[in-house]
Amino acid sequence: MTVHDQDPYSQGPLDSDPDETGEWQESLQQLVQAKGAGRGREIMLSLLKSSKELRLGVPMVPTTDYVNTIAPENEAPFPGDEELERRYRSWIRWNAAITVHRAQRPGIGVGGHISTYASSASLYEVGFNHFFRGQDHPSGGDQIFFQGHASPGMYARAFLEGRLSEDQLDGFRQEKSQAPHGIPSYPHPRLMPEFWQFPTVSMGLGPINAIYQAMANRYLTNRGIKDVSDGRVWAFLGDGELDEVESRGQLQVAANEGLDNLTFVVNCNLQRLDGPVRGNGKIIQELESFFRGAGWNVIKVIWGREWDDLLARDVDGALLNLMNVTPDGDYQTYKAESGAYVREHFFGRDERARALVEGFTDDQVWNLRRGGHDYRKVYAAFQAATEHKGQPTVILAKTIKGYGLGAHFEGRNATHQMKKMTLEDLKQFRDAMHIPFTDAQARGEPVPAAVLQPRGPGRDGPVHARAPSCAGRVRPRAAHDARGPGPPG
Ligand SMILES: Cc1ncc(C[n+]2csc(CCOP(=O)(O)OP(=O)(O)O)c2C)c(N)n1
Ligand SMILES: [Mg+2]
Repeated sequence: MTVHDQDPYSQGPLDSDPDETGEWQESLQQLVQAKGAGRGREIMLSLLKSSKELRLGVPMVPTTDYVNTIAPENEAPFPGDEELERRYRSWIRWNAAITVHRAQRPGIGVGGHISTYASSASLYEVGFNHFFRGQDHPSGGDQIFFQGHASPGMYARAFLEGRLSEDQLDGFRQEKSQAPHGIPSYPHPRLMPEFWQFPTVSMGLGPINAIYQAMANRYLTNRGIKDVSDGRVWAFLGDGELDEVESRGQLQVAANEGLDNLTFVVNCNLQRLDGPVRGNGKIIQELESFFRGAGWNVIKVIWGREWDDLLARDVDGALLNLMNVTPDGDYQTYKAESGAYVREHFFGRDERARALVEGFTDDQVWNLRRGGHDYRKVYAAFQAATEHKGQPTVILAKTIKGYGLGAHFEGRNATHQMKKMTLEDLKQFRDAMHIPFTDAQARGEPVPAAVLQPRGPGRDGPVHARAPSCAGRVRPRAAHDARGPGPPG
């Protein structure tokens, strides 16, 4: 049996001018000797890029370095007010966590998820404040598939906007016992026809439905039935969710159809239910090659702005190499430890990388953020996705599950299942979010409802009225939409 050469770059006996090839190879070797591996890599990547433009049919590189796809100098300028938007985001984070926490009080104990929204708040808020268009927009609005168990965050935002009441937040997961104020765990268009547009739990339904929705929108426009060409379909997904058959099964359809009206935003917190998504591998790299192989445009948002300077100073690629070779399991371990631990066990593996953070305190090392928590980096990615033509885009944003919720929650394997915060957690979270909440209030049992009201003395008013560059809020769907009868019971 003949086994064919599996190396895509092998030329075998087909080299038509071995001498000339040898000269090119020698040049590359000399370049690497003179200027280092990093420069050699840059030249190779730029040649591969040119070969694509020249349509030379060279096989694609399935993955790129473990860094942001958008270089700092190419980031779209951020048009908003970062401080103002951060303040609202903190309130939403707080109210989301407290909604679930309160739902665990004695006699209720209905469960819910705290950590998922904590990891994805910036992803959603960039969308709400700068990109999503409501149904009153001339385009007909965007259509958004929200990650099911991030629902407390959507409820908390709606509360701040004055669209949900305190009673409703307190009726989370208690549709029957708290009727008519109960609100469901997950996006449920039948129970909340004014609020949710699409159901997204079970996992995998969001991504596949989003693809078909974007296709249907194309059809409506192309057939002249309704011009929805300016509307965008967004799907917010979990990295564990991407393991579902339904999540990956139709990606090639979206690419073949050239659905540039579709954006996937994957919250890569490296965790699923109670364990790592890929302990010994790298889920972001795997997804990058999978999506790119299927024909998608891929934007990775891995590191926050604090890393830009470190990478700029990393002339021999020592830090880059550590980023590339560290598996997800180790990245998770670092986040469950401390700045000193990160210095020793991440940077410390290469003296050149360690030297880059020499002048940093342990706190500064600890506060080198992941990209999905850097509002500006996320903004730049969303902007690039909306401008990209001819392909659907996936944004792979690296985050921390339980971000901001304190040491018991952040990056811990158990965080998905944790629903109730200890007094210490509450205090840490309050301080991190700058919430006006006294120790006495935190000690209360049950903890008082969210102290933040949509309007009132000292408040700035609803988010959508204040965020300066707000693109229009996502309005509830029309309640009279034609729908068939629901399932019995
Ligand atoms: C088809 C299906 N299987 C299992 C579940 C139960 N489930 C709910 S959340 C979750 C883990 C989700 O992990 P991930 O997608 O990474 O989300 P995140 O980390 O953002 O919470 C699982 C398995 C489900 N909702 N749907
Ligand atoms: Mg996850």
